Amino acid sequence: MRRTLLSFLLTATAALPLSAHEFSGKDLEIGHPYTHPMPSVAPTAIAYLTVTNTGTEPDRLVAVEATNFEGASLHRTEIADGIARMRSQPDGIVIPPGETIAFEPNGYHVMLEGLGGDPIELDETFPAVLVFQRAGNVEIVINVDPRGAGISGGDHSDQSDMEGMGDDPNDHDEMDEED
Ligand SMILES: [Cu+2]
Repeated sequence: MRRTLLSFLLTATAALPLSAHEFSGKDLEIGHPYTHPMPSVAPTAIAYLTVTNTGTEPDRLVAVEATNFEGASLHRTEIADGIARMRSQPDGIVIPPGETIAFEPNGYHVMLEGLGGDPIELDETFPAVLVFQRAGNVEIVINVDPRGAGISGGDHSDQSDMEGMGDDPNDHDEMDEED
């Protein structure tokens, strides 16, 4: 059933002129998952999306699975004393009812780990699964968008200013593990 719905969504969104795409789960709307092109030497890539909780109960994003990569994890970039550091989010990310959590540079992001020597190229797509405490698994597709493009509506219109911070794979060296 879910696979049928996903096929339908893929077919439907493929016809749209814009690259914006959406997915949904129980009481959840997932907006435009995307990453950027990366060279084959890059160890990691970063993906962004939005999660809107249309229900009346909080949900919690607890994990991400992306089989094209060695691993995928939930991170948050925090800036302290002018230094950006990534922290893993072992307790997941709470999505309060009626709210949208935007994954964006200098905030939450999905870390895609172990590119395996394969560059990430424009217009590739990667299947992934968001695992929620209440809604369960929500299948999504991560697009590869040009840097600085932003989607219609300007949600990410400032992302080019952030280049070199959130998108720099070397930032990952500074990640503080919290276990
Ligand atoms: Cu990260």
